[in-house]
Amino acid sequence: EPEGLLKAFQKRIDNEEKIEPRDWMPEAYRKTLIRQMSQHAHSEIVGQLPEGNWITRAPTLKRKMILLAKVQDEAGHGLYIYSATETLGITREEMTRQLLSGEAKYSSIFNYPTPSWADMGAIGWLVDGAAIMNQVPLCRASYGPYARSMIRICKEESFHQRQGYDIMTTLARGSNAQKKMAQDALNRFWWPALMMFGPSDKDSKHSVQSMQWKIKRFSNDDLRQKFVDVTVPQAEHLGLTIPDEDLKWNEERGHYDFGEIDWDEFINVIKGNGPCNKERLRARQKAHDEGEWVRKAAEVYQQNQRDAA
Ligand code: FAQ
Repeated sequence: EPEGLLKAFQKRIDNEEKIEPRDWMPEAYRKTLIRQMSQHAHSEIVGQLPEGNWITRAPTLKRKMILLAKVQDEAGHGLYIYSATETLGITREEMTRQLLSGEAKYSSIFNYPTPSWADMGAIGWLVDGAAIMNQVPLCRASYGPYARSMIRICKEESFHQRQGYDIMTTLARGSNAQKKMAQDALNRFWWPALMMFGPSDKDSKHSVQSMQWKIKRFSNDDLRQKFVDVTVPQAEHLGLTIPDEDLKWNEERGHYDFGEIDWDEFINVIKGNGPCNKERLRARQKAHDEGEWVRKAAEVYQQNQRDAA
């Protein structure tokens, strides 16, 4: 790629101009965005499954309506981000193929099981909480369609986070058995939530370039630290204990210190060997197969419209 074009491109980024679909961009920028955005879209789609598990078993009608709305929002987020990714020249069919073949990743967090109702609380509070921390800066990502799609998504994620915290509050103030359920969900979801931010900065192979291109605005470790700092007081308010003996306020740094993440577990999960990876992909494959008649019907309808025109 010509040096002059590359320089002019970086200058636009440095000036905080948005890059739009028809603008010239380096192939590597396009590739990185397709990778990150499609994996983000897949995460939203696969992310419906752990919570979808509880829609028919929510404890009250109100909780059921809220959970149903939340899971539908996640489907919507997946669709906006797929559309935004298509502006980079990849088709939805190809992205789906990459997900189902295991070529494309999706967030590690959705490979953990949800055996208890309290997990709906922990997911909303911690997983959506982590998602917001990561996605608010993406509203300023240099690629216009991605940045714009994040604005509404972040607003909806805030509602999701509050509904999760509300479930946790109800359980934490309830009977001993309910409090125990809430603590157990926190114990299981805490470390996987920290892993959502990705490998530590020293092992993050894409970060330096993505920050130079202003796709990422903060490093993985910086976002993880911010998440810990806002979440610890929330756990204290609930009267729950974060499962980390090394967690303590560091006056000098003005941040919480926390224990080492089990990176072997993280790597194992992203390689496809987490507790639910196979089950999640099976569910997506089944949905894809069962949706075939809808895709066919849509094609016939489109053809009829064309013939009539
Ligand atoms: N899981 O060099 P880096 C949601 C991969 S929130 C799996 O640091 P990068 C909302 C990474 O892809 C969740 N893989 O990579 C919701 C790369 O592999 P590759 C979705 C991970 O891209 C809530 C390799 O490791 N959010 O869905 C993970 O610069 C509740 C090296 O890593 C987003 O996707 C992981 N946790 O930074 C829905 C946000 N971390 O591609 C339902 C947008 C890293 O070379 C219910 N994405 N990897 O094969 C991002 O901000 C970035 O992509 C990061 C990773 C920060 C995730």
